[in-house]
Formats: sequence, C-alpha cells, structure tokens
Amino acid sequence: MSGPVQETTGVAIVGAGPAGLTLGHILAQAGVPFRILEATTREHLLGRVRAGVLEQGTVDLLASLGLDDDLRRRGLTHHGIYLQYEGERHHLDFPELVGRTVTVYGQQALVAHLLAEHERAGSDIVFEAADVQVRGVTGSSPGVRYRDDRGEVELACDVVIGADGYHGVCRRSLPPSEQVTWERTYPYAWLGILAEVEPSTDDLVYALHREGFAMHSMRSRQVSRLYLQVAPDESIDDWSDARIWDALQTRLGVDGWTLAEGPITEKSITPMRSFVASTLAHGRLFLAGDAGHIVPPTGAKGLNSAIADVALLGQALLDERAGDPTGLARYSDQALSRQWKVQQFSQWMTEMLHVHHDEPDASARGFRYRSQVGQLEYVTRSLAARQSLAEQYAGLPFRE
Ligand code: FAS
Ligand code: PHB
Repeated sequence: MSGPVQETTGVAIVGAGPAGLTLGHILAQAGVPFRILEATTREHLLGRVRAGVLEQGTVDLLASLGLDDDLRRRGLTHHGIYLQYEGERHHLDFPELVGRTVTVYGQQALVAHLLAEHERAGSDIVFEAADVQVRGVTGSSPGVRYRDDRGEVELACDVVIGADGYHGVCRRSLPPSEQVTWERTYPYAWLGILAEVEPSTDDLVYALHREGFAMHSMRSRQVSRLYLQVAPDESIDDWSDARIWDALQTRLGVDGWTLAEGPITEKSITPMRSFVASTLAHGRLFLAGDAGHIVPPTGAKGLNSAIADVALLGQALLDERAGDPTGLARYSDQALSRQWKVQQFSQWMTEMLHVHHDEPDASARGFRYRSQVGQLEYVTRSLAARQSLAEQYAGLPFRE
C-alpha cells in the first residue's frame, strides 16, 4: 500500500469561486506557481447563478488582469438604482451623485470566463478534490492534504488560501482559541428567479412593499433576474410560477408601468445572514471572500467583497515574494476594516427594505413599516443621503 502522492506548489488555493479563480489569475500574471482545489465538478461550479452587480473597482481589477473582454461585451452599465415605496419610484443617479456607475454582469458569466481563461492558460486546477485538510500552517511546512482520482495527495506549499466559502473547511481549521465569529440572521430569505423575458426596467428596482421586499434585476437584455422576500423556512416547491409572478406584480407595480412576464428557467431560495470572522489570517493560512464573511445580498456586496479581498491578498503575496512581508501582515486588518463598512451598508439596505412579518405585535409592526417609509422618504429626498448610498453601492476603495 503506497503512501500519499507527494507534490509541491507555491500557493494552494482552496475553492474555485470568484475569490479563488481571481487570485489564481493575479498569481499567474506574476508567474507564481499555484494549484486551485475545488470540491465540486466543473459543471456544478458553472451552474450556480448567484450575484449580478459589479462595483467599478471589481471591473477595474478584472481589466488590469486582461479579464474584461467578455464583461465589456455582455456587461450592462447601470447609472443607478430605483428605490420604491408606497407606489412611488425614485431614481438615484450615480454619475450625478458620485461620478461612477456599476456593471450588471452575472457571477455565473464571470466564473465561466475566469475558468475558461485559466484553462486556456493551462492553470493547475483540480476538480472534485475530496476531503481537503489544511496542514502545518503554523509551522515551517504548510500544506494541504486531499484525495483525487490518484488517491491521497500531500501538497506542500508556501501558503494556503481559504477561498472555500462560508461552508468551507479552511476557516473551520482555525483553533477556536484563535478566532471569534460574529453573526446575525434575518427573519426572511430571498426567492430568486431567472426569467426569459426582456427586463421591464433600465436600472435595478428595489421595492419596499407591505407584503414584502421585491427587486427587479437582470442578466442581459433578454434575461430578467427578480427576487421576492419570503419567510426563511419557505420551500421553493410551494412557489408556483404563477404565485411568483403575482407577488412580483403586486410588490413592484407602480402606475403607468408594466412588469413583463416570461418563462422562469431557474428559481431558488437563499437565506439571509451577516457573518464576519475576527481574523482572516492564521500562520500561513489566509481567508478570502465568503470563507471569512457573508453579507445579505441587498447591497450587492458579496461577490465584490470577495474580489476586494483578493486584490489586497494577491498584491501582498507578490510583495512577500519580492521581500516585503508587510502586506501579508496587514491583510487581515485591512480587509476586515473594509468589510465592516460593507457589513453595515448591507445590513442598512436590508433593514430599510424588508418587512418584519415575524413581529407579533401589530402596533410594533406598523411602527417599523412607517419608520422604513420615513427612512426611504429621507434617503430619496436628501442629496447627502443619496450621495452616501451611491458612494457605498458603487463601491468603497479597495485600500483606505
Ligand atoms: P464561493 O462560495 O463562491 O466559492 C467557494 C468555492 O469553494 C465553491 O466553489 C465551493 O464548491 C468550494 N469549496 C467549498 N468547500 C470546499 C472544500 N472543502 N474543498 C474544496 N473546495 C471547496 N452576492 C451578491 O452580491 N448578490 C447576490 O444576489 C448573491 N446571491 C447569492 C446566492 C447564493 C445561493 C449564495 C450562496 C451566495 C450569493 N451571493 C450573492 C454571494 C456570493 O456571490 C458570494 O459572495 C460569492 O460567491 C463569494 O465568492 P467566494 O468567496 O469565491 O465563495
Ligand atoms: C442580482 O442581479 O443577482 C442582484 C443584484 C443586486 C443585488 C442582489 C442581487 O443587490
């Protein structure tokens, strides 16, 4: 019985989501050897729908890596968002408010493009890597152990990157004494659909309605992406296409506007949570993206935070290889400082736009709803408030 296969690389990246794939490109561009270990299949990875809005900083990073050609072709430049409440729809014009735009370009398309570019370049990516275990990150021989079609593999490396998302193994490999986590859940979830129908709006619509939140997003001029607030324990089986469209028509409807319907090609329910780990570094292990933090999707920050992390981490890894370790030493604090600003914005957007059906007291429920209407009236009528929202939605700098 032979022992594990012994192999070596420079950077072992666990997870081939946006964080892992983008970091791989940063390293590839600098000629740094790496291997990406992905638990699922290529098909499963490409089948995930998820996020849809890219901040300017994310677009700029992808462009700097020469990874924006598909994005330039298929991405949709958006000049703001609409906030809707009590039958009124108000546009926030980002170029007018903060001189920036955002780009609508689905995470599914981004991951497909990042992966295709890796495969074109012959990157070292292992799919269906099983039982990944982080090893020796506080000693002199960091590495990862996993199983592939050859059997057990011991992969020695200089550094391990946990880009394996909220449910991954890397964050969980930290000793409890080394890390605290902070989390809150929300008494609602998002039911999301993809529909083969031209979007009925130019910019995204975020709507507060007594029945619950609804949002009109999109993936292209032919495919709409829409969301509904539902109870956290809802089953997608209880939501027929007709029931979904009825709720969207009710919650998004305003005088003089029609929501076009079409065949629903994907529907799923996503729970809402805010989560932050107290550190993104432990010895030679560094966490990036959802492995270290989660936001409710209302502020469109999940994917963008993952990219912001790897922009910092990638440069820090290159600096260390050039003899300057300060970036890696500062990475966790820098990334988490930005992340807490993103957390508060995502929480603020979420609480402003969702209804608390779980509140048993009718008076308290009514008070909360009317306070939210008051908040939205203030935000849509105050230049300072609109600028603050636009500045955060369009994206904070990667480095303060
Ligand atoms: P990811 O979770 O994307 O990638 C982690 C990768 O690691 C996965 O491919 C996983 O298979 C792999 N992995 C996990 N464990 C592993 C192991 N043990 N070994 C090897 N590989 C392992 N954000 C928005 O901005 N807007 C949205 O509308 C939105 N919707 C979402 C819907 C859902 C259902 C989910 C889960 C997230 C959503 N997000 C949304 C957030 C999402 O976009 C994330 O922020 C983004 O995917 C983060 O990217 P990564 O950090 O790369 O993590
Ligand atoms: C999406 O298009 O999937 C999307 C857009 C904006 C959000 C969340 C999701 O805030």
